[in-house]
Amino acid sequence: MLLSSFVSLTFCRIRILIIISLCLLLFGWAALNSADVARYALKLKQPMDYRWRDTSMERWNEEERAHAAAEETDKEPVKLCPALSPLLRGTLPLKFEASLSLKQVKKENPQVENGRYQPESCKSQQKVAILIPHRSREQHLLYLLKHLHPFLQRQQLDYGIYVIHQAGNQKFNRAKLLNIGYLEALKEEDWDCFIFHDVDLIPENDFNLYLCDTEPKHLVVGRNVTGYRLRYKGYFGGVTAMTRAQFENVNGYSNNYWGWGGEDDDLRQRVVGQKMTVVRPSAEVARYTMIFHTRDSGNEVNSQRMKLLDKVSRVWRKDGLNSCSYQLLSVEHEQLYINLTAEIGRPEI
Ligand SMILES: [Mn+2]
Repeated sequence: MLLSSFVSLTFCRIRILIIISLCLLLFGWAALNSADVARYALKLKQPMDYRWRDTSMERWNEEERAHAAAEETDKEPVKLCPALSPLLRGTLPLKFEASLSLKQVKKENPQVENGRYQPESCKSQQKVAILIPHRSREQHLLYLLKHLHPFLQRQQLDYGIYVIHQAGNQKFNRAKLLNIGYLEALKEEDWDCFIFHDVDLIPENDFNLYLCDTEPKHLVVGRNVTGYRLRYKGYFGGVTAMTRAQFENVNGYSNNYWGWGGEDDDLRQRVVGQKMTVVRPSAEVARYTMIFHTRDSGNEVNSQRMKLLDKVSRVWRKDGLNSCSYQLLSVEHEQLYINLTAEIGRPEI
């Protein structure tokens, strides 16, 4: 009896031991398993982390490249502007407000600096210098600047505006001032095209492109004051466009036209004499508004002009760019234009 109770007690203890061991085993297995799961999760997480860092690096590289490209574009736009700017709007109403001030025009053109502008988005077809002979026409100049700057910007031109001021009270010499403007402008930039521009003519239609052509170009077909008809066959005054080669080819303008008239006909004779042809844009676009004015004192009609025109073919080689003598008094880089002032002498009589 005693033995049987001892045996059953021992069995009971063994059972309890087995149960406890099984429990321990179970716990151990569970613990091991959970560690595996954790390790596996970590394994998964690491490559994911790595992948994320990798793409972000790529993105960063891309951004860096785009930024560098943008900087490159800022320095030197590589894309050439289209032949016809998408910003052109045709005929726009011109305003001549009596209250207009230089301050206002400056404010309207914050992107113009030192008389210069170039488009941001593309490289202009040509570098264009606008040359405006001037004396005592401040109000006309103001209206011209107001309209010309936005007009040229809509044409996506890389341009500079030069105002050439004749010092003193001698008779006005438009042509000599234009020669001076040409010579001085080339000292600061390698201009492709020159626009010889009267101060009192405002272009009405921005499809009248201030670009040079394969032949010398006359841009004023019609003016409001003449019913928008060409003044006379062969008229080559007001606003003309010539490349550097074309202008050099004719030795520029004559320096000998003092007072009003003749110098533009002289230039046309030089052009024709060099077997070049004058081209013009269509009459619908080559339209100008002339600011009305009476004859300036110091710019009386040149009574010598017919005599001078008779000898163009004999004298053009030695009267022009190669004989233009003057004293440059100042060069001022204003916001809206470059102001050249020159002492140009007096008529030889
Ligand atoms: Mn005039």
